[in-house]
Amino acid sequence: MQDQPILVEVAGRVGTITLNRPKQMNALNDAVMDALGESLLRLDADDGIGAIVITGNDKAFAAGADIAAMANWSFMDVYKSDFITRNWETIRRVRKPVIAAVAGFAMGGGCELALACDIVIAADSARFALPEITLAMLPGAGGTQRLPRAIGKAKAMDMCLSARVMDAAEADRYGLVSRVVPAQSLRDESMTLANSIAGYSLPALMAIKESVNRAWETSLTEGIAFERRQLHARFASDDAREGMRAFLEKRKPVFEHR
Ligand code: CO8
Repeated sequence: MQDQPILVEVAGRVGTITLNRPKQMNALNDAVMDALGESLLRLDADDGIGAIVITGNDKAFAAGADIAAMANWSFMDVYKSDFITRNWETIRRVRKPVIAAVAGFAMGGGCELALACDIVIAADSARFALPEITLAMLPGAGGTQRLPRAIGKAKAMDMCLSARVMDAAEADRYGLVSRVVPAQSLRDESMTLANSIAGYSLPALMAIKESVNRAWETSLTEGIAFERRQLHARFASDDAREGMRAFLEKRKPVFEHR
């Protein structure tokens, strides 16, 4: 167990991926990111899974890219191997909801990994920072792009340029995280949320995720047009018919995920 870079558990319709380099504060090296990407794609392709949780341990969600691994890389090394794009970005291909359950440090690439998830549940112990500037690097796993979209330019510039640490309460206030829970209930709260999401109709969840993500990347007019077509497509879904009928018949819907 100790040698595995990540641990994967499936309970009901929820897949949980635990980053597993506790001695290195879950520093993200290729072994972790390759395994994370593979597991994400496997869970995404599994019809029995409706939501995915990514988590770390009490001390660290992840303290960033593995500095020891990167220290001797050259430009040619990272350019030719397409560092970051080749494995960190696999998460962008996942169509099911992904929840980051964050306790302790989410620094650098750890913070960027959380930002790439759909929902971030933070323990009150969570600490977020993009300290790459202290290494004369930059937040290069989406941090300079996703953070300003999440919390606005002023706060993002402050975090990226000063390396300052944001606690869970401030992260909640500015929209870096979705909710904050007591550290001791992080796992339970995350699983409760993931189970409740995974119980909804999977194609409806996928359509919502795709639509909200479209809002990040396009104009309002284009986004609304995309959303409207997604809505129209819902009328071709057995689950939507069942959901509306069940409401009118005052019973719980039974979704077939189609
Ligand atoms: N990489 C490699 N090893 C790490 C990392 C890391 N990011 N973070 C912690 N470790 C190791 C430490 O070296 C230490 O190892 P050892 O026991 O062998 O000395 C062990 O984990 C425990 O860490 P500390 O003793 O430092 O624990 P503390 O509780 O004192 O401090 C901190 C915890 C504050 C999280 C501290 O470890 C720290 O500041 N870590 C580095 C944070 C950081 O700078 N992260 C950004 C990395 S760069 C990045 O993520 C960029 C990704 C995007 C693209 C790549 C471009 C750079």
